[in-house]
Amino acid sequence: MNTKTASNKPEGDYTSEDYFFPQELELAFRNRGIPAEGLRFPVTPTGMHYLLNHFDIPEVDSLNWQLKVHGHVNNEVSIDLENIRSRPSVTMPVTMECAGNGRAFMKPRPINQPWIHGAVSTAEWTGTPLRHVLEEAGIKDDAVEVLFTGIDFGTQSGEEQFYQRSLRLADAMKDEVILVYEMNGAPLEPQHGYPLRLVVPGWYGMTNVKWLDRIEVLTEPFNGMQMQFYREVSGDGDEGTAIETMKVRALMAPPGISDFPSLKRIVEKGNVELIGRAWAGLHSIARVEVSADNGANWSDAVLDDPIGDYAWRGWRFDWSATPGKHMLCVRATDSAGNVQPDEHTWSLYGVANNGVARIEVEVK
Ligand SMILES: Nc1nc2c(c(=O)[nH]1)N[C@H]1C(S)=C(S)[C@@H](COP(=O)(O)O)O[C@H]1N2
Ligand SMILES: [Mo]
Repeated sequence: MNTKTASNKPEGDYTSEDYFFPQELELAFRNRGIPAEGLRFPVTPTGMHYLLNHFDIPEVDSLNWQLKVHGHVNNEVSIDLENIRSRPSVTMPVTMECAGNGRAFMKPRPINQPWIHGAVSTAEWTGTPLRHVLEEAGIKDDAVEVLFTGIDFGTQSGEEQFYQRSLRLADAMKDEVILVYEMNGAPLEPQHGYPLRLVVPGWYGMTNVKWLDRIEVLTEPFNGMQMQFYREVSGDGDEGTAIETMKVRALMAPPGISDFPSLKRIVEKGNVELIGRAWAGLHSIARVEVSADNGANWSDAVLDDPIGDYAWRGWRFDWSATPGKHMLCVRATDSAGNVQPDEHTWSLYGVANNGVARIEVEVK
C-alpha cells in the first residue's frame, strides 16, 4: 500500500450516502464556488465570484443583440447595448447568494448543484435602473408582474425552457433594481450574463436573470419551472413557500494555513484574528457571534463599517488559540432579530439554508 496517498483519505464517519455522483462533481466544476479565502476580499474578484448556470453558456453577438420590452405596455421597445450604456448609470456592491448554498450538507441530499458554502460573492455591478426602462414602455393598468427571459435554453424536470423568472411589479420598480452590463469595472464576462443581466439586490441568486433577451409585463403571475423550483417544500405534494430575499448568514475565512489535499486547517497558537462576512437580504446585520467550541459558548465579533446597503458586512474577532482541535463556528443576527439556526433545514430542493457554518482547525 502506498502510505503517502492512503494518508490523504479524509477522517470521519463517511457512509456511501456521503459520496457524490460524477454528475454532481461535473456540476461543481462548471458552477464553481468562491474559494473560502475569497471571503477576505470585501469585493470578490471576478474570477473568484461563484457561478451558477443551469444550461450552456450562450455565445451572444452584442451587435445583433437587443433587449425587447413587451407585453402589457403602451409602447413595445427594443433597446441595443449602446443605448443601454448611454443611460444614467449606477454602480454598487451587491452580495449575491445562490438559494442552494449549503445543499451538500442535507441528509438525504437533494441531487442538484452540490454547494458546500461557496455560493456567495459580492461584486460591484454597474447598470441602469430597470424602472426607467419600464416607465418608458408605459405600463398599462392591471399589470401585476414582470417576466425576465434569458437567451440560455435547456431542459429541467423534463421541460424544455428558456431560463425565466418573474418579479411582482412593485419589486421590479424599486430603485435599486438594475439592468447590468459591467461587473467590477469591466464588461460582463460571458459566464456572468454578457451582454446584459438583471441584478435585484437582497434577493437570492436565481432572481438575477443573465443573458437577458426580453422583459414582458404580465397581467397574471408567472408560474414557470424556475418559479416552482425555488420554494421551500417539505416533501412531494407540499406546495411550500416561495423563497425571495436572502436569509441571514455569516461565513468565516479559514484561519491559518491549508494542507493539500486534505484541506485540514493548521493554526499557530496565540492571538489569531478571525475574519469573515455576514449578510441578510434586505435587512442589515445587527450582530455576529463566534464560538471556538462548536457552539457551546459564543462571543460577539466586531463589525466593520458597511460597504453598501446591499453588500455583506465584514466582521472580526480576536481569538486566543490554544493547542488542540477546535470547531470554530460563526452565526449572525439580522436587524429584524432573525438568527441563524444551528443546523441546515432540510427541504425537498435544499434551498434557503442558513445553518451555522463550522470550520475545524488544529492549533499547533
Ligand atoms: N439566464 C440565466 N440566469 C441565471 C441563471 C441561469 O442559469 N440562467 N442562474 C441563476 C442562479 S440560480 C444564480 S445563483 C445566479 C448566479 O449568478 P452568477 O453565476 O453570476 O454568480 O444567476 C441566476 N441567473
Ligand atoms: Mo442559484
